[in-house]
Parts: sequence; structure tokens; C-alpha cells
Amino acid sequence: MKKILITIAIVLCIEFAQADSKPFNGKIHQIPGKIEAEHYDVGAPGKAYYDFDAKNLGANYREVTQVDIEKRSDASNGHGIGWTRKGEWLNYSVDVKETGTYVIEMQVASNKVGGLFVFKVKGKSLCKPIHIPDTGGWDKLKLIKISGVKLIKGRHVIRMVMLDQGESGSIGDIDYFNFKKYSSSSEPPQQSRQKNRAKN
Ligand SMILES: [Ca+2]
Ligand SMILES: [Ca+2]
Repeated sequence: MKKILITIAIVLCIEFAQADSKPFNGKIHQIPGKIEAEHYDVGAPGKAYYDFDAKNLGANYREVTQVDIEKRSDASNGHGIGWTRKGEWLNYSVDVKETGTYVIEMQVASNKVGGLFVFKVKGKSLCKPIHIPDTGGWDKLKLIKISGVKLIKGRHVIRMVMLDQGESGSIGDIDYFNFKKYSSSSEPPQQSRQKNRAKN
């Protein structure tokens, strides 16, 4: 009985926490569609995001935030997320139009080998850890892709969780996530571009 009550309490806590994570500019991200990394949810630290240090080390782009937003002319929307550290996370309120398998294309940059991150919904991983390769410098964005991401129709909060830092000392700079419906013409499952790691 005690176990059941604890479980109910945890579930309620998760629901409550997600209620405090609100879409950026009041607009829920549509999937399929492109999500700018810098358009994580609005809300208090620990509700909409968690950042290692309280200061925004980057650009003054949106409301006062602890998340480190990077201004860069080569990025989509002129901004991305930088100074990423293990344990940090960002929420994205989304509306999935159709249940199915998706491909996520992401533009990232890293000087030396980057780290690992993963997408989760209600604590469950949507994919294997995603590795950010050495793209040849912090100023060099590169497209990486994962496939086989299963999503269920409806509203969700997708949490991007930074798992581990790489040789770069960071997870990596992240510009956007583009969710596309998987079709048979898409590339084979799971990070086909990881092979590039050896080359860089
Ligand atoms: Ca920060
Ligand atoms: Ca961006």
C-alpha cells in the first residue's frame, strides 16, 4: 500500500512539474516540424529546464534564463544552445500530429569530440544516446541524424537530457531539432553519421 501511495505521489509530482513547463511564446512545437533548440519551454529552473550554472553565459535573447544561449550568424534563427554540461536538461512542449516513427535531424557544432545526450518523454528514452562528433570547430555546424524515434500522437513534453561530456569538455553546441516522419527512403536506423566520428 505504501509503495502504491509513493508511486501515485511520484506520478503527481511529474504531472505537476510538467504543468509548470510552458511552451515558448505560448506556441506548442508541431511534430513533424523544426524546433529551435533555443525555444525550450518557459518556466522556473527545475521546471522548464535545468542548467549547471545560474548565469546565462551567452546572448540576451529571451526572458531572464539560466540556460546558455549562443548568438551565431550561421545558426537557424541566429541562435543556439551552448556551454552544455552533464546533467542539464531542456523541455520542449510538442504536439505530435501522427503516431509513428520519426527521423530527427540536428545541426550541431563541437571542437574535438563532443558528448552524449538523449530525448525523453516522462522519463523514458525515445532513442539511444546521441553522440555529437567533432565537427572541426565550434564555428562549424554539421547536420547529424537519428532515426527510429517512435512518437505517439498528442501533446507531450520532450526533455532533452545532457548525459556526458566529451573530449571537448562539453556536450556540444546545438542549433535545432527537425522532426521528420520516417519514410522508406530515409536513411537506415540510428545515427548513420556516427561513422564520421573516426574521420574527424
Ligand atoms: Ca548557465
Ligand atoms: Ca537555432
